[in-house]
Amino acid sequence: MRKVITYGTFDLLHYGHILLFQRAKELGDHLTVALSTDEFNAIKKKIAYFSYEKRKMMLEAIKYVDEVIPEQCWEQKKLDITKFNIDVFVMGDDWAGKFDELKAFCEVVYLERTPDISTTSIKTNLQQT
Ligand code: C2G
Repeated sequence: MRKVITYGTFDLLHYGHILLFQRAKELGDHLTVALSTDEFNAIKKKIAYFSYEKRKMMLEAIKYVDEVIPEQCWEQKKLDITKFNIDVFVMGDDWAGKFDELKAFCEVVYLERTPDISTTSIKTNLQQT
């Protein structure tokens, strides 16, 4: 079984996230999403609108997602890849090159971000209505 993993906050879930999951799943047979905890979001200087539990529940309802685990720190990726026998690490290409050191452990794939949608733009646009 070819296992894929990706990491993120996935707040205010939108079609850009879904298209990432869809393409990530096509790279293997099983997709694990490491979901940033509220505490790790604070480290990333992000405040998610939805709590970790609500964001987790929503991801688990997505047919492309097989497993959701907590992302608690930047450094856990190497451990996760070993612990979960991951074959492919996937991120959107706004992260292109940032995780190339993981190539020592698994394939690293940066997928093109879906244009014109982001959690930030949703918040901004809503504030203007
Ligand atoms: N994404 C995308 N297209 C968009 C918006 C986001 O493909 N229009 C992708 C991002 O490239 C990222 C993933 O969706 O791979 C999750 O995005 P965020 O929730 O913003 O995650 P981020 O804050 O980048 O956290 O350790 C890695 C970090 O947890 C990544």
